[in-house]
Amino acid sequence: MNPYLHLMPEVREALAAGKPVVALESTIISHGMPYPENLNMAKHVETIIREAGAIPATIAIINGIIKVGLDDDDLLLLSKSQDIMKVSKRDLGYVLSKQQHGATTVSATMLIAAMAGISVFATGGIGGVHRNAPETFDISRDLEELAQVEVCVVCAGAKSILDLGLTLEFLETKGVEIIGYQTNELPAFYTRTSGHQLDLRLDSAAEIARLMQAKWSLGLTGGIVVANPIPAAHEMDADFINHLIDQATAAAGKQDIKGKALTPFLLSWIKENSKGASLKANLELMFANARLAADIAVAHSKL
Ligand code: PSU
Ligand code: MN
Repeated sequence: MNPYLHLMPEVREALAAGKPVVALESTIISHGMPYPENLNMAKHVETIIREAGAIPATIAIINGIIKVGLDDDDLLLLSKSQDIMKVSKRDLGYVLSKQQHGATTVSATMLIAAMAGISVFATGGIGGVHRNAPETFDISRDLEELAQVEVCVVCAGAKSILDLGLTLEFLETKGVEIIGYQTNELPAFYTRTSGHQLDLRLDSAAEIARLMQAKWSLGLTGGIVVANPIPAAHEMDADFINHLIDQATAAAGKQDIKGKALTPFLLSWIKENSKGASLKANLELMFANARLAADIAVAHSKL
């Protein structure tokens, strides 16, 4: 195996035995949530996956080594340190060569999961086409990885910090299915609905596992997005959150925030100005996604 890539023994053994494994990203830990909620989230998500019968594999770069499966010290470092680089595909070679630490985005996590042989990945929200992308060209690398890498990504849709309509169009062009899980509508992360209809819907983990098998048996490249709406009990008020998102987007424009800093800026602005309500929603949807991803991995391992 590649000397830069280190699989935790438990993960390596599970994969060799054909047991279910779920990959997890680390940008959500280092750049998506404050300490200590991020650390508690990272640990609780792993517990949920274990309880559902799968092995968790949180992915990050520690001292220039890609680790698939992290220990408590790694999670603490990623949660607390202020200088963990946010690593997308274009940053991977750099951070390895400099022997630095890195938190992986959906893009980098998908690439690494595929290298390790993991086909199910749970996250909160995927990146997408930003609202003013026609001028800024700001389209997340996540979408290109979804177009190219064979991993099923379970998320709560995408935040309306993005242009959700353009994001759907982009994914359609790239041949990536977005499956509504028990819904006909794209969920908007904090809310169960977005006003954007989805063309494809599945209602069970077993059906999603069969779709993975069918698509990839043909050699069709690319990932699958499973959009799992936030549990109804934890959904935010749409007017409240959308107003905050508009204000956050305006603040980013005024301060000229762009590039890789934009998404973390918007997330932390919304968290600060919702008095923690957005963080609570973020945690709950992440737990639900971990549970569904584990169920999909278990179902896929039985095919
Ligand atoms: N969207 C969220 N929460 C997140 C992210 C996106 O609702 O934490 C993170 C993910 O790691 C995602 C990355 O892959 O931000 C996308 O960053 P960018 O928009 O710079 O491509
Ligand atoms: Mn971007």
